[in-house]
Amino acid sequence: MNHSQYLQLSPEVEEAIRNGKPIVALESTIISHGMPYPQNVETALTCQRICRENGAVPATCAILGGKLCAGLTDEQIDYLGREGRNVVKASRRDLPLLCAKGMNGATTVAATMIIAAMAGIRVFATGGIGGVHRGAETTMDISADLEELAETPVCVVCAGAKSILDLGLTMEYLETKGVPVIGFGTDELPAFYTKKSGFSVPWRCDAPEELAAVIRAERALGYPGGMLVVNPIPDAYSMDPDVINKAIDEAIAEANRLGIKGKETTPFLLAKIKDLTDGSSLDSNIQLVYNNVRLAAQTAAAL
Ligand code: PSU
Ligand code: MN
Repeated sequence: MNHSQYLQLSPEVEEAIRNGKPIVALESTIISHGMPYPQNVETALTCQRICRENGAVPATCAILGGKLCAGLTDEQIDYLGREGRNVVKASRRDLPLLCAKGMNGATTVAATMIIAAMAGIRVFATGGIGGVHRGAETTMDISADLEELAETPVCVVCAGAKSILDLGLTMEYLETKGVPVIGFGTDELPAFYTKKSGFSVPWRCDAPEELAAVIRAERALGYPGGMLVVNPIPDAYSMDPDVINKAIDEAIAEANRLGIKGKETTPFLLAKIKDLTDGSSLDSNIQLVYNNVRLAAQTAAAL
């Protein structure tokens, strides 16, 4: 397969791939749709710095001018942050259109995994993945991120899933699809803003080297898909469960009242939860992303 017509690597990422250096993919929907400006740009740039400090080259991904880009300039990151929700939130279904039309898009976990896999990048850090939404038994709102984890060979490091999702159904879906889910230093699925969800994870690893060994085994077995590492938010930044759960319930009720649907749902809920917690959910969100980037970089370095 020749992807090169659409794949565009930055010089730094290209050099890293050529010389087998550790690389970590980073997504861009979190910049444009997941956080407000200017914290989104500061966070994205700090992620790149943390990645380098831990021995890996950052490859922030996006679609720019119809090209699937791995490795962005600071100006390109600033552009995505300022444009915010004006940029297309791009998941798997959107890539052929954006490429054909020469458009821009900010990549979700699913779309970033596609670009990473094309470039040969095997580790990816983000905050939270999309999953099975609450009420999915009637709305069928299930993120394409889950299917991507089953199909595309990239290890995604996240902080578990937010209870804007149905965590139990999300875990069932991943089990059905055969996606390895690994708690990092925990036997419990973290709930993004907090360390505990009440749901257990099937496997646990306690060091980046262990994660690297699982990635190598999965490739050696010829599995088509990836894996999900769930890394709990550090104690210092984890939120009071009562406060955050109340905010989440209120945000979901508001979304239902307003009839928010489809791809608008997650960005709406994140912004609403931030307002309802006077910004403290954003502080936690930023810190858990840094924590995930650190682990992903150490894992890529161990690979
Ligand atoms: N969860 C977050 N922050 C985010 C997202 C999810 O805490 O920014 C974004 C990610 O890009 C994820 C996407 O891939 O939302 C999932 O959207 P959907 O449920 O529409 O697939
Ligand atoms: Mn959805």
